[in-house]
Amino acid sequence: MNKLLKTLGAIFIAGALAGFTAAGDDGTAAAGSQVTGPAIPGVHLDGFARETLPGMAMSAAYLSVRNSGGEAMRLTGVELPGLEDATADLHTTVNEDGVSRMRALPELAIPAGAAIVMAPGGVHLMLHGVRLRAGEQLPLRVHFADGRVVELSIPVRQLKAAAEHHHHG
Ligand SMILES: [Cu+2]
Repeated sequence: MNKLLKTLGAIFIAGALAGFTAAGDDGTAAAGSQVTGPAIPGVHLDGFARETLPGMAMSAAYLSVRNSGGEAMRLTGVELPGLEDATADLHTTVNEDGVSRMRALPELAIPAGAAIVMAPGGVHLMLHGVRLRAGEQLPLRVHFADGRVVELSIPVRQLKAAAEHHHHG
């Protein structure tokens, strides 16, 4: 609680100085996503990760990729720079006989002029070997089929209980 109050105080001061306050759309005060390296013209990346449950080392992250360029893009993989032994795998969720199961996706196509928005219950990045707390930032390195790479940092958000039901198939 003490830490929370300090954080809120710091945010209030920062907000007062800058003339604005920042808050995530789930109500937690948090920074947004930030591209930390060279961007790909016409391609906009955004996203967030879920915090891990106590004692758990797996979670999920959700990216949105907007492709305003003239060519289709294919997202082929995501790395977690700086986190040894941690992995981020592209998954989709399929319904088989009423049971929701996750499947590995080799790549994710983003047609020209389209946006792909990952979401709980759909396409997501499965994170293994991570411990994430709300308010932290998670660095990602996103690879595309043409060899281009975007590095960004996404905020870690609070888990909403019962919002996600993951069944590994
Ligand atoms: Cu998954």
